[in-house]
Amino acid sequence: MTPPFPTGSNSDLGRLYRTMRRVRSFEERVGELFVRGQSAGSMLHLSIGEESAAVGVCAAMKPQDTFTTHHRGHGIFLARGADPNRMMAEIGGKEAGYCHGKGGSMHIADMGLGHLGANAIVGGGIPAVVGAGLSARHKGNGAVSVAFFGDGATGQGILYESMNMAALWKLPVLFCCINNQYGMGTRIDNATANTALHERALAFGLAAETVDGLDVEAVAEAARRLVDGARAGRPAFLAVDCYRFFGHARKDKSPYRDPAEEDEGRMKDPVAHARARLIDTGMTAAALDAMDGEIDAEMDATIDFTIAQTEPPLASMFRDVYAPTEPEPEPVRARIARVLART
Ligand SMILES: Cc1ncc(C[n+]2csc(CCOP(=O)(O)OP(=O)(O)O)c2C)c(N)n1
Ligand SMILES: [Mg+2]
Repeated sequence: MTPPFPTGSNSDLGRLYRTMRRVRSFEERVGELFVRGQSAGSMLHLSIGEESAAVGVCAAMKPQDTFTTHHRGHGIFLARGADPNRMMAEIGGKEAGYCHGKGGSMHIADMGLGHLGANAIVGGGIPAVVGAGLSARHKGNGAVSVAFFGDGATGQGILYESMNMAALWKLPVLFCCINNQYGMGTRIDNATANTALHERALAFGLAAETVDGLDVEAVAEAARRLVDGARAGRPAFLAVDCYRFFGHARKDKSPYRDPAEEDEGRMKDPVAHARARLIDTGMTAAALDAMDGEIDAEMDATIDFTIAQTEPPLASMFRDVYAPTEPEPEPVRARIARVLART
């Protein structure tokens, strides 16, 4: 599941850096696909600035684990080991995509990698991990299920219902809140009285922490502790503090943010921070540049790949949309007629 790793940088931090750098590079190219008019739909939510949450938490997960994401989930799936070509093709609405081009950016899913689905409804993916945790416990397969969601979802009641259930039944679940300080144009402290979000989870009896997303090693360490605990029946909550570098969606120029705040926020760059740490530990800038160049070339190719792919055929419009049913359900009017005939 871990992508091939270049020689000369096989430390944990090197691996984390490389995966974050891949996410950043991919997201930049998602933006480019949009500008070139090749993305399906007009809403794209980039996770630039939030890479440590995706990468640090996925590093703590095992192959049998499952997860759901919110609408800003490309980086999470890539960190989990997704094929960037198939992801970009999905975002481009192409047959070669993970969901044959019918899911797009916000509804990508893949059971093979345990991705139970991205969800465009704020908080919508959270309860599914409680079900997945319950299922894992019944199956005894040792899987943990992780819900990734934004700070905005802490205003949704379903989070609290889910945390309560997970705590009550001691389910192997991690609630991971990526706190990028904004829900669309609303800054968290304009909508939330107590911004120490993990304190809410403590009230439900979960293990809960907040970690600084600037430091991917700290995120990975906290995630490992909490995921291991969840696997042993102690459900947990992890808030990763970071900053959304750009607008809410691709078209949003963030007129509601002070440019000085944005400049300061973008200083909290987990990719640059990890790079500086690697240089401190003896890696050369030239080696890192070479790795970055390889990554950018790989991600450039996802655009060409996507543009060259075909759209799903019209005849497949309803395939994979409804679950196959056995036997075929009775047509509604026939059923009504049958019920009425009996009375
Ligand atoms: C139930 C619901 N309400 C409103 C929206 C519109 N909406 C889409 S994203 C978003 C903000 C979400 O903020 P957050 O959860 O912090 O995630 P972020 O976009 O910051 O990653 C809102 C309000 C929605 N999709 N679903
Ligand atoms: Mg947010």
